[in-house]
Amino acid sequence: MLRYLTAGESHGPALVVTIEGLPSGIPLELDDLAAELGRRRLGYGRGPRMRFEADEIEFLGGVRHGRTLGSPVAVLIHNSEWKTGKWAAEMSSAPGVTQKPLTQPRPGHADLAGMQKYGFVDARDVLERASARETAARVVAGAVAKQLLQHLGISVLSHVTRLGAAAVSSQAVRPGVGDLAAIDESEVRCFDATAESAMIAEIKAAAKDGDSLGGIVEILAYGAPPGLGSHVHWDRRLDGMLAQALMSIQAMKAVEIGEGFTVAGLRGSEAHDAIHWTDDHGYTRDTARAGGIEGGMSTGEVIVARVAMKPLATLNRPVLATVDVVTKLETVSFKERTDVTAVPAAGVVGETMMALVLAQETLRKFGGDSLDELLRNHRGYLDALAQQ
Ligand code: EPS
Repeated sequence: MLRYLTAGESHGPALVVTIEGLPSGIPLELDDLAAELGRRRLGYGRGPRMRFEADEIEFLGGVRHGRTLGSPVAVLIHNSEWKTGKWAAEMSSAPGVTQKPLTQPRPGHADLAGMQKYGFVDARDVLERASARETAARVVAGAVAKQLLQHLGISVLSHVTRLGAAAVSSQAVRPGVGDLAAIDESEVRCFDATAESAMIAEIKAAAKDGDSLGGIVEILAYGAPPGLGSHVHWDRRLDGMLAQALMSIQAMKAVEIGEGFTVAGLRGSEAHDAIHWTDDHGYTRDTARAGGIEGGMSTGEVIVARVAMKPLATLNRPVLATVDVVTKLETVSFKERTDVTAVPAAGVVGETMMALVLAQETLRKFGGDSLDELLRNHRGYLDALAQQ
């Protein structure tokens, strides 16, 4: 089983991620991880933090001479601001009390429920961990998963299909594996030039008003073999695992697999992906309404998932009504440094979560303590499928 844990607060000294269950022999270098972290920092509408955050990283274990050892891989991601000393007192681990408690919880953030649940009067005790800064640690784990999947011919990519009111047309072409560089070149990680301009205009308008924006990202996986996940038990269904993994990203409020919400309104005769056979390609489909998953298993077609992000709960012009937890008087939520939108970055995090689920299910199906053993098992399965 592939497992991973993250630790660290947004303005603490660092984040750390430990990934356990990887086979030995996966080529892995800091540059691979840094490149993915760099993709996550991009995007029109990010706040000041992303201009100076460097995501400086180091391996603490699990990698020797450029390849994994089969032992847990641990990676430290330094928070750039820590060395300036700005957060040293506020985020110190030594006993003490804050001089600036945040007592006006932001509606839409973890603040109030977290304060009630854990018995805090300072929202910072909650927000530091609830912050999407934690996704930097996930992206490192996802970059390792992507390295593994690449050896099995599986590629994961994402693009933004909606940002606020600006959306890609439903007729737009779905990007393929070779389109990732073009998507990353777009300031909003959108594959459609018309929608891209509308999205940038949306962000500019929201920024002027001190407001924030949500949106939708589509995450695609090409090259997954049939049979990842299983129909035999609820917690082994691939679509269930993907929905949980994607929904767990901070600020996500909905997940769709394939055309899930659209097919709910169609008749059965129009809602499914007809099966064809050709000697060259075996079983094929001309539509992807099921998102490449039937009965909780990958079908061998492109896997398609969409995830909807709510507008960020921190606003540059605080107008959301709240209550001060000490005085119980009505007020407006506190102001923190923030992004106008993080939807473009959320696509990279969505890729991460899909890659981690696919890597986990690949390892569950094919096993192997070394990459070579995994690849032999994978090849044997594909050969057997070709004989069926
Ligand atoms: C975030 C607030 C901002 C974002 C942050 C998420 O951070 P700060 O409060 O330091 O300006 O930049 O995202 C990241 C730091 C990151 O690496 O993605 C929040 O409140 O969730």
